[in-house]
Amino acid sequence: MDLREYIAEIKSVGELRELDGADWNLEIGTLTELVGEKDGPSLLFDNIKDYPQGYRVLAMCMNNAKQINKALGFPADQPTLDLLKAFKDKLAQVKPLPPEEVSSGPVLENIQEGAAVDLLKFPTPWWHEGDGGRYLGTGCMLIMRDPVGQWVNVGTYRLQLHDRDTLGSHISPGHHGRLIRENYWQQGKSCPVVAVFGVHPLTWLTSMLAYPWGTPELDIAGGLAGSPIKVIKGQYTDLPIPFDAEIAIEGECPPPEMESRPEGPFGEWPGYYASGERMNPVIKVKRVLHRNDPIILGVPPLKPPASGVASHFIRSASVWQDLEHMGIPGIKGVWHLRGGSSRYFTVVSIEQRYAGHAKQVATASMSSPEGAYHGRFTIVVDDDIDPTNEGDVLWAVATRCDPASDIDILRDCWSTPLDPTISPEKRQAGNFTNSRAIINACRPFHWKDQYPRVNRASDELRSQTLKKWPELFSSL
Ligand SMILES: Cc1cc2nc3c(=O)[nH]c(=O)nc-3n(C[C@H](O)[C@H](O)[C@H](O)COP(=O)(O)O)c2cc1C
Ligand SMILES: [Mn+2]
Repeated sequence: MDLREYIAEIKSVGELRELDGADWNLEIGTLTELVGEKDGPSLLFDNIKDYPQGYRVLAMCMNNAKQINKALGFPADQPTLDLLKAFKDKLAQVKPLPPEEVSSGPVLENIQEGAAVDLLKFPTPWWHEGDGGRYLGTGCMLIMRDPVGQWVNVGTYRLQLHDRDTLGSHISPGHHGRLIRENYWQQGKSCPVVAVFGVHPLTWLTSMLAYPWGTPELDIAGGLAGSPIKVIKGQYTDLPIPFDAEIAIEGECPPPEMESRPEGPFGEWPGYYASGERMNPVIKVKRVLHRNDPIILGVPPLKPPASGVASHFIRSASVWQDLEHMGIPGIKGVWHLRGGSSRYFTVVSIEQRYAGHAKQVATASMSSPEGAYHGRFTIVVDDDIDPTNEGDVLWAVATRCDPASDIDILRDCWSTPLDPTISPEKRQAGNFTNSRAIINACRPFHWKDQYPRVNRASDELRSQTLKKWPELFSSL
């Protein structure tokens, strides 16, 4: 299961467009934005300006329900809620399988070492007009081994192309790659790192999801795939490298006082260039491995409601399985309203069983592995509300939430320099925290049975009436 197989799969259901001759300098990025806004197909760029044929970019993956179905091996046309639930079950029931070490693989088809290392060989896009440079790492994975616990983390953290053997990185506070890096730096050592650009989306998925500290994501990826991820051992880093990756680098991340460079600005997922240009750590690249005719997987952030990967969908399934793992009863669904991308509006629908249930669900969701980082509004609704129906969610907020009594504020929560609401003063002080609101839009538990009756025909009356007037609805 490699990226090429996924490309063939989405092509077979009309979810791929192949484009020749686009410019890496803003044209690929702008086409990605224009198609991404329409939840459109993935774009495979070849014959990119200034680069040889075969050196390609796949922009976007799992960008809509059809593509997610293909990535997961489900039927392509499963409806939204069915897919969400099936996806949640797949995540919840996964049995981790450690990677299997092999001695060779397509990623070894081309090797650059020492003075031959040249990342400029790849057609790295300049994605957004306000970016401070070209970003090779968007749909990437960084692989690092924690020097304390000796487990291997995988995370998606953006990588700027500084020069032929230097990448710039931004990892938000609290993310595992950052904590691991700091564990090396505290010992006065550089942090060995592998970065991978282009694997099957199911493997990549585990890199963008938040698993608890100490969880080796490659084991989860193997579990999701149903067989171990095949890896070769990196000669320079000793780290696992997926044997069928399109491009991989081995390198090290020196302590920031040894080397840092201006990184950013970058068009970020909240829809702004909020973190600006800052001094950030670099990766010194020692080895580059790549397949013949390599494909960079590019997933540039797009202003919500677009995304480049249907992250609102993916994180909804992930928060849902987190709540299920906590054993909280009555969870009927989880969704992220798209205006807030995958984090700012978390909606949980519940069957209220006891007083305080709604508040428990809200605080659990906002503290769960997937829900803890950089949220803003957590909305709890009753189970007559389909959380994926944004109109119904807003109706519930409008008619079941009394602001004076049903909104709670938490302060000083886990946020990031990407948060556009953080003031210049707070940025200056390095205070990357935000506040959160819990919006209880459930009927009040202790008088829910007396809550005014909803003005909507019963399902029975509707279906009777529909049966009698079928022609009317076939044309609506
Ligand atoms: C396309 C994409 C780009 C991302 N870029 C970054 C990034 O630059 N820095 C960052 O800290 N997190 C980034 N993330 C979010 C992390 O990948 C995500 O929070 C993940 O849980 C991190 O792994 P970890 O929990 O092992 O730290 C990105 C996610 C996606 C989907
Ligand atoms: Mn992790």
